[in-house]
Amino acid sequence: MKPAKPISLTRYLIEEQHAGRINADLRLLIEVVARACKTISMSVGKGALGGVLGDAGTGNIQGEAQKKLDVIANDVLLEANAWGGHLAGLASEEMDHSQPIPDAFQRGNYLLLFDPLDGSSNIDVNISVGTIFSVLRCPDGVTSPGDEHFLQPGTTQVCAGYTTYGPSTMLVLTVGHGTHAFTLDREVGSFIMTARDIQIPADTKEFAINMSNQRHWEPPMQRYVADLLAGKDGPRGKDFNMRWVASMVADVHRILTRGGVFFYPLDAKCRDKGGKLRLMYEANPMSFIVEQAGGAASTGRQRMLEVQPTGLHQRVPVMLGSRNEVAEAVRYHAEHD
Ligand code: AHM
Ligand code: MG
Repeated sequence: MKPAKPISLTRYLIEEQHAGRINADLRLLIEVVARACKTISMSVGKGALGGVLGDAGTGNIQGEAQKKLDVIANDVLLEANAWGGHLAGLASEEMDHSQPIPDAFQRGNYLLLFDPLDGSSNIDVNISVGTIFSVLRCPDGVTSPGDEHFLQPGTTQVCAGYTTYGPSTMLVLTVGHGTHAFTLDREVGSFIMTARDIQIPADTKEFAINMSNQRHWEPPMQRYVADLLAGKDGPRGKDFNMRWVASMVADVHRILTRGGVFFYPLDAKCRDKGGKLRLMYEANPMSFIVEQAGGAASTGRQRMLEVQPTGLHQRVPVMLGSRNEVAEAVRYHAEHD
């Protein structure tokens, strides 16, 4: 990442508004999400001292056990965004259905989707987790949106971002004019820009995948990864390194920092569901961020951002990062199909 002039998130957003790239409502919406992420960062940072580790004893719509911090992060984002006046509705990985903004509050024109705490299997072992979010426009004339109004392809996103709660807390953001990173100054309480116009190198020698699923992948994925592993004596002619944090935010953040490709392909275990990762609040926002940084994102057979969603909790195969390497993986799929 290139260093940036250290301006605050607030100043960056005001400059974007003055340049006509966002309106005041979207600016304030992003400020509210960023404030909620600071609160989540505080809870995550307290760890065992805050009594926030461990299971909540509940399950979500996906049939996954919820961690206490999944529930806390979801509540923080819901509460912070309900009364801002910029949203018509919200949807979360942790909630069965979307929620329109209650009648008691002013409604705006945007829809917010989020995965409140991604990588939650890593919470209890003190490894980075994150929040991922996506902003869509509410269709014209809709005042009380339902799930169907959220089912817009990723190309229609007006903003996407994630916050990674790691050794430092960082917010990475795009409003469709490049991808920029902000680091939380914990003493001042502000996000400060630390990288502007991030560019993912087009080529890479590093990939991220959960290798334990290898025997369950489809044939083109098996062949592609076998060729990566064959190294400089194989058809790719170079050695590859591998990393897997099992927190998508951390894996994507590494790719934005030094390049690489991330895969969560279709496998026999998740084939019935369509994949492991969720289109609306994992794959689409990350794909928007990666494309804005010069990278590429695909299902293996289609550009991710052009997938027409059919369900709020829809899952998809994901391949994203350095564009030439994503193109290679897509080529293996095309040759096989
Ligand atoms: P979550 O939203 O329930 O935390 O699941 C998503 C996470 C991603 O962050 C990560 O890339 C993947 O699941 C890891 O899956 P696995 O444990 O199968 O390697
Ligand atoms: Mg997730």
